[in-house]
Amino acid sequence: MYSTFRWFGSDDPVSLEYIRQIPGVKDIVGSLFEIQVGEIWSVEAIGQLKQTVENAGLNLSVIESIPIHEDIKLGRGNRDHWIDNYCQSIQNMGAHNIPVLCYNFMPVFDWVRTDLAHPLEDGATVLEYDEDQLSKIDLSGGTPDMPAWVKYTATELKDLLTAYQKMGSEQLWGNLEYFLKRVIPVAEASGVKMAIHPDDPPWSVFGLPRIITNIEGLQRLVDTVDSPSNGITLCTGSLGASLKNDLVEAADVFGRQNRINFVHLRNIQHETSQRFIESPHPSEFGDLDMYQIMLKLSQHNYTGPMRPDHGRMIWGEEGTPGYGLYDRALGLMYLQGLWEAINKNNSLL
Ligand code: DNO
Repeated sequence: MYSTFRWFGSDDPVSLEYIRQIPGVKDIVGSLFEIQVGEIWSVEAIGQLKQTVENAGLNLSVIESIPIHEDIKLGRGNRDHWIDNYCQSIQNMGAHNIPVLCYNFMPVFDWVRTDLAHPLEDGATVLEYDEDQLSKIDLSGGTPDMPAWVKYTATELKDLLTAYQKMGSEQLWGNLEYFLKRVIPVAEASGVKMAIHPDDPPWSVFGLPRIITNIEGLQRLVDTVDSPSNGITLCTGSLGASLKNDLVEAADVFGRQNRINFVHLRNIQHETSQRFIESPHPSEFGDLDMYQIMLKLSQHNYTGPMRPDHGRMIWGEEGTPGYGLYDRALGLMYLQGLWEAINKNNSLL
């Protein structure tokens, strides 16, 4: 396993120069946010991003994400056009030897939180999700200002939400399977490993179907196309938002099959089953046992990328919710410490 750090591009208040000073980080998780959803990521555009990262003395090792056009998720008539574009983007990534692509198949919205700066007693703020607050997010004026959400106008959003009203989970599965059967062979031939990101939170929101929510769903995904390029992002915080998911088991099941292609590590502390905060990374502050999860990754010889996921905002830092420098760096040092101890103990066995 190697440490990576997410970087949002030149607008990110956390610069590549700062990231480079975090011990053990040589690899960047990057993306091109200016490209319209569905359009091809050209060899030149990817090359520029890669060059910028390399100029700072780092490598571009993961793309997170190339978003999937809603027409693909909805299985609309023109999906093949968007899938062709997607395949071309993957080939262009491969041309630059970028080995991992994280993506998701969540209808319309990426991850959802109901409070982006929930205050803690010690003055830090964290991301919070509270199912009871979800209905307060107003969708009538188009996409509200939420990190990672694609911007739609009021009419576009209304049309999308209406289109999904008729869709059940099985139909969404059918559309995902159709996509994977086209895309995975291209990824494999291009030397790119795909890593689906679990739905966050892993249950239906705003009446939209969500299917990548548990071990069974992830297993169905990996079984759809038998290829090392068809893998998962083990995102402990997303899956762990549901108390029904056992993350140690997930690390074991998919580590054993060699289908973990990317790892996001963060902790979650539940107030109720559908209300939680994103707590500091160490096991003692949340409901997830980071040691046991990482032990499984080590036992299955996981050699891929890992990034510390969302942190708190501390020490007066301001920036992208969940993606400040300080707490993610603290989290990463803890995770690296665990990893060193686990591996040294394993070698004594
Ligand atoms: C949240 C992230 C997600 C993730 C996408 C992958 O912080 O983990 O936004 O990047 O779901 O497509």
